Amino acid sequence: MKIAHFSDLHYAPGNVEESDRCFGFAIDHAVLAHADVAVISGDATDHRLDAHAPSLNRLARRVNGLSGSMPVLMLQGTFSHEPPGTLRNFELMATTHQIYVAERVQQVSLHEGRFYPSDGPVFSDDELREVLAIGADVVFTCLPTVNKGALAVAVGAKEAGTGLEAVLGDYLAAAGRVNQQLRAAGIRTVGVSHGTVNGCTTEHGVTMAGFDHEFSLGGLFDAECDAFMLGHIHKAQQWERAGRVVAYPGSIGRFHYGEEGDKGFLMWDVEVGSAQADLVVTPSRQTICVDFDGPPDMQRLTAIALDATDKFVRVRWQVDEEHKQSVDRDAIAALFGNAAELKVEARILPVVRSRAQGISLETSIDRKLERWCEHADVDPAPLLDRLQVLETGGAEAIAAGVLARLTDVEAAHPFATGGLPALSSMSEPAPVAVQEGPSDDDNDEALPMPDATVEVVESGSASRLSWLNDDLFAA
Ligand SMILES: [Mn+2]
Repeated sequence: MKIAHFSDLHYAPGNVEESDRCFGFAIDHAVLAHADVAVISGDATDHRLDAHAPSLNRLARRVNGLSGSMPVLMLQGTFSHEPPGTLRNFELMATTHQIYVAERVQQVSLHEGRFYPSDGPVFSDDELREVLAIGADVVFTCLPTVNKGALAVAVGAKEAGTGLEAVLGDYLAAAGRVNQQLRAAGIRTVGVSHGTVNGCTTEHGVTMAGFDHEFSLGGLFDAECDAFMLGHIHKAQQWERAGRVVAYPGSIGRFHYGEEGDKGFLMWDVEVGSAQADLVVTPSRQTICVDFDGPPDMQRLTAIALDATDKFVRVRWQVDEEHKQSVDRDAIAALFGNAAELKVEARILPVVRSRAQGISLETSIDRKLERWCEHADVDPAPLLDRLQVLETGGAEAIAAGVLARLTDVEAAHPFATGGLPALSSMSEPAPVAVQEGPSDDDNDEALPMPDATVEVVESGSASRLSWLNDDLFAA
């Protein structure tokens, strides 16, 4: 038996082109492949749609057309995507074949094109006897989105937080006992649900592992279904155990940037005791995502743009606040002029300056310096000495004093006796920079010039921060 399994159509004004192109393609393919029945496993719509919304009309036309070729089972998906009650209208859109809406936990048999639901969550003994007597092409075990609030009431609020998987596990095991009898009678069994399997992978490559997920893979296989058709996760994936298969087709189209892998629907071949699911790829839109740690690399973007015609392109970068003007957004837009869409996301990193607390309250330079030394954990004595030298001596005289000390630290020079540490032990400031100023030849000749070299740099070109001219407190 061939079952066409579509999921997560997400019809909405913003998605309608993508949803409808892909779903239309999928239906055409399923009809041509002579599928016997169609399953839509939740999230047919993306959110509450107005009755007059063109996207709702497009979806209605598709489902209506599908029912011209095969019976359709629609399962209630996530409430925020598909407000309860939405699907009931689709039951009325049936043409040749029935459209059945599963919005509660139940089992449904399909016999000669008609659906026969259980009264309770599983077929009662009497109902099961009837199904076995009449026969069925397939029995669906339907587990629509579970309302955690209702579950909390049913099992007691204390258990609801962690007990979701366990409670559903009990149900799946109960369904499994019925399904085993059906299989023994030669009837195919198919599970349909909308939720997260612990350990599955999302369309963004994230592994869903935790306690808040509805299903364990083992629990699903305990339902003893030949095939288990899932919705909710937008990435196609499947698991097999002894010929039986659990699978997500993923979403019908690509609704977000960064979604990995192909989009499509599953063509199932379900037999008693075994199943096979093949992904049929839909013509979903192609996206290109480019992320830069820093400013955008225009050369790389130019190369990428060559292959971006009719694709959906997202470019992300981050740039420091003071350099944000350096990014030429118009040039990037021009590069991707042939793309179907260009989305740019710039992250501006704010400049954070940390200032030494209380420094502005000090009135004298030496007190400010002492305050800074406290914060920076620096011995203030040598720095205060240098400050004094700077305030009293000229640049030439200071340099001459340093040079004199290089050859003879014992020289009777006013600065050498000031308790200054030897130059080699000085950590700040470095390198020693001597400002080139208007030189006085007479003065130069009068000074003893030892055989030593001193790097002379323009103050403006010094790469190191100068504590005189620069903001030392900028982080
Ligand atoms: Mn969905």
